[in-house]
Amino acid sequence: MPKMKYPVFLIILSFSFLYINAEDGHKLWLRNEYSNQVNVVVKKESEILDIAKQELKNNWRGENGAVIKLVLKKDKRIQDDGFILNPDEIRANTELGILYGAFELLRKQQTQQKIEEKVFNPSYQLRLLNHWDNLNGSVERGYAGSSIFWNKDEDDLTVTEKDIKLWSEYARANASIGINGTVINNVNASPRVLKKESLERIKVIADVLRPYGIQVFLSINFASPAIIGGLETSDPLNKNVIDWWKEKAKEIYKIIPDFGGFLVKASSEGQPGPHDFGRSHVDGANMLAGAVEPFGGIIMWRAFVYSAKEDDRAEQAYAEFFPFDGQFRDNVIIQVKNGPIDFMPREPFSPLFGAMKKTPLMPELQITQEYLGHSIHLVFLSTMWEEFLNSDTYQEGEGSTVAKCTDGSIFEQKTAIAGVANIGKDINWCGHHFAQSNWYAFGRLAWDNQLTSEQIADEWIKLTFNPDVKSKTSFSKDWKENFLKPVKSMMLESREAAVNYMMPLGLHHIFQAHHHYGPGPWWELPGVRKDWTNPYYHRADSMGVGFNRTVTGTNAVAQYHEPLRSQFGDLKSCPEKYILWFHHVPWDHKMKSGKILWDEMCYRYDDGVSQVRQFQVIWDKIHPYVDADRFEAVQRKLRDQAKNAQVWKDACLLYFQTFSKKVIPFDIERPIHNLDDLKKDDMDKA
Ligand code: GCW
Repeated sequence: MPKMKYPVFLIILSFSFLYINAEDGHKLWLRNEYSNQVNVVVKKESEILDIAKQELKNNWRGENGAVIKLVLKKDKRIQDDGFILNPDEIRANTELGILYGAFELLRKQQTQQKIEEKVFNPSYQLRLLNHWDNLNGSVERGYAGSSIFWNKDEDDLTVTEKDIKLWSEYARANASIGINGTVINNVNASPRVLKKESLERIKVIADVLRPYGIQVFLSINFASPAIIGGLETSDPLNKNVIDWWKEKAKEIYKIIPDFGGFLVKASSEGQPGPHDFGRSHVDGANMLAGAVEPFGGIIMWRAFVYSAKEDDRAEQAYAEFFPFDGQFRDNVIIQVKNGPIDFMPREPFSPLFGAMKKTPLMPELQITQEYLGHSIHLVFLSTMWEEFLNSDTYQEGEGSTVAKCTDGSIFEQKTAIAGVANIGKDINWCGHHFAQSNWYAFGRLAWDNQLTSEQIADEWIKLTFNPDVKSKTSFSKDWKENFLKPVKSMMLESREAAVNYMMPLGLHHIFQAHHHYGPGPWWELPGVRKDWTNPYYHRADSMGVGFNRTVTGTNAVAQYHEPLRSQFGDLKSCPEKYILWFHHVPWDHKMKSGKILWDEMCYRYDDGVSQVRQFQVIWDKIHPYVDADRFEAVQRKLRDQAKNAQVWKDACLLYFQTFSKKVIPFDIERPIHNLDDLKKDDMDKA
């Protein structure tokens, strides 16, 4: 037997050469474990400054023995928590600015970028995560385990050492990318969150997050005065209701003096709201704004509204909110999803951006992949957000991008941006190692809405996959060529791939009902409101496919400024990526490629599948450059993604073929599923 030891030893040895140390992903992009010696000079002491100092000391990859000064001094070039970076100095107006400067400097060192004097100012004052976490620990549209904030048993409000550690890690990760606020409960809000016992727990959370500059906000249930306050009504114009909210605000601020304010989903998808009492969004929002105003709080009032009665869901948020422009109080900000419908893989921007001139709007993005393959599919969302932020609204002529309409460049306004978090108790936080890149990208874009996805992906890969975190080596040419480059190209292509295999050419909302994961273009049930069924959105028939939103249809195009209105409204000039969003297009319509619409659709679905198959090749090839655990986890997910992409293609092509009655071009791989089986599978799950 002892003879066996040698070969076993050899095997272990060869494996340790083959595989870099296993990693579980818990450290996110903060994996550095190497530091040179550095002297940090700072005149003041405070919790935030101590953290900045410690981060620099623990992670300094600059010259050994260097001196770095942290200077808190008013400088006109710096706005809010911005900073000026120099190789030997971080200058800021606020302590938080110093902390952000420290993280930026370290990021530059770790990604081996040059450090030259530069001013860094945040694009948005408020950069928030929205957690759709329920008080029973579940997470609506969460795919990474249970809530990090709430226990499974709703009555259990105890806080453990483990909770504190996790919240602190969470705060650090957020601060490292500039996020400065968080809404810790679901917008479908339980009124219980405002009860005294819950507030005690929230105070502890706020205390842990504060040193990292993260402000806590809450989602509220509009009917709270009646449900937990014992009042007869929650009518926003009723005096007792107004007083109840004032008292509640006072109570909250007494225990959490820097509390941020409320996020409100009201009169939307069955949630209570001012409409229940014949009142308007303005009545509701302004009443709440009055309650938090004395304490410096804000109200983020969501514009995610639609009703089954109207013709076109895409028009409704605009129709309901635009008439109120200028009527909201100063501390109200309207939170608008990027697209007019609902976080689809691709939507044109919501026409509310660029419409409201006297009301600040804040974009709401979805980091959690509700409609983009949950935590199974590798989809880097940065390119989608970049496309959205750079969309021209023409609000004040050419160049009035969504970014400029919301970040104060066009009108002086309070500025904010929110991302629906993809975070849970899974060891790697996000369920998929690459889903971390979406959390990262959201923070980076919220800080600087002009960053490119290429830049963000480059940074994230270097930080997350640097094979050498324990010593100071530079990225080798080999690593850059054979790991960084292919992985980056995979990330940058991944969203377009998902659009291709799920809903190309402007198709939207054809998911399986409820869980929004797989395809269900056929889905409708008698009695279900029509705007929750899928044929309502794709409108396929023997003539063609797509939703006519032009003058001959619902005329939703009229909500956009010229020249977009004409461009989107004309089949000839409408960008093909939105063609079925705005037009009902004949199956024989000639596309730019020269192919007819049906063939083009077939090729797009097929491209999507091939793209994912290619991602598998890329990932298998990078095997030598990544630790075994993360390699295998991603490899498995890519296999599932490839299977799913095939299901999407087969389901959509076979279903739409029942209308087009045309053959799938013969150079495309044939479907391998039957439509009946796919439909049955969907129904079983629904
Ligand atoms: O996309 C839909 C989701 C709901 C969500 C809603 C919203 C929180 O399916 O789960 O509810 O949007 O944004 O309010």
